[in-house]
Amino acid sequence: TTRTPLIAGNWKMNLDHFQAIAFVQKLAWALKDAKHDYSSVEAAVFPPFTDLRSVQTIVQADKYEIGYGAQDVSVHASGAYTGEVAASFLASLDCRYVLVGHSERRTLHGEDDAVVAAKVSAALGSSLVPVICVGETAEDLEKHGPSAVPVAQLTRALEGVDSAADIVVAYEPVWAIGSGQAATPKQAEQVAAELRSALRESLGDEAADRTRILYGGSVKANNIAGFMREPNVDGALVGGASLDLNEFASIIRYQS
Ligand code: G2H
Repeated sequence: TTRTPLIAGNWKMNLDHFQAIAFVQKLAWALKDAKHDYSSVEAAVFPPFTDLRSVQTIVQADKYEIGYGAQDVSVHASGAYTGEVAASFLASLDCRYVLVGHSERRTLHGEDDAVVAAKVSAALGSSLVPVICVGETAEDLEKHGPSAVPVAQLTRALEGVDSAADIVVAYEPVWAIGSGQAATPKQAEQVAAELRSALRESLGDEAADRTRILYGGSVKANNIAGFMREPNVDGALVGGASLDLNEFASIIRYQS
């Protein structure tokens, strides 16, 4: 199976509606100028909820192949849940993806594995592709080694998931996030390989071979190529560096 690499930009709480319009338009132009082949490397952005409609408009007006999705989703379908956004609302804006269980949601908003699993199921229920984020803290790393915590997180998130489901996994060691200190390609590969085995256990061979596993944590234009050379790393989830147009375009264009 050949997996199409995915370079995804997680904007976090950055870029308002106006900035999002300008950014996505310029990114689309930059990729067009570079004659970017989206079938060889897929690109996607994860803006704040308030930008999604703007991004949809820009992308659809000129049929750009840039994917987009939200950074979070409610476990509920609708109702009295002030501040929450349902998966069906994201689907109605033609989101392809949604991030689930980012470490900032887990640590700052108390999301545990049960909540993450419920969000995965909500996303799949609305035909969104959940990007399931897993990763160990520095403390986990010291206590349990590199892959035990991310593998356990993934296995829990996949409970009840059908083997035909379209999902993406993002391995983001918490100690590497926003720190400027990325994991080495070898470290990323080691955990990605364990995560692929966990996919195999939970969902079977076909799903394990087809599902993309991204690395995230201080990915930049100058370190992306090393990660992409690893057999089990199928792309990147990029935070800080996805906010700089040239830097992000260079990451997407890592092959050139
Ligand atoms: C990890 C990553 C993107 P950064 O959170 O999800 O952010 O690239 O800034 O480390």
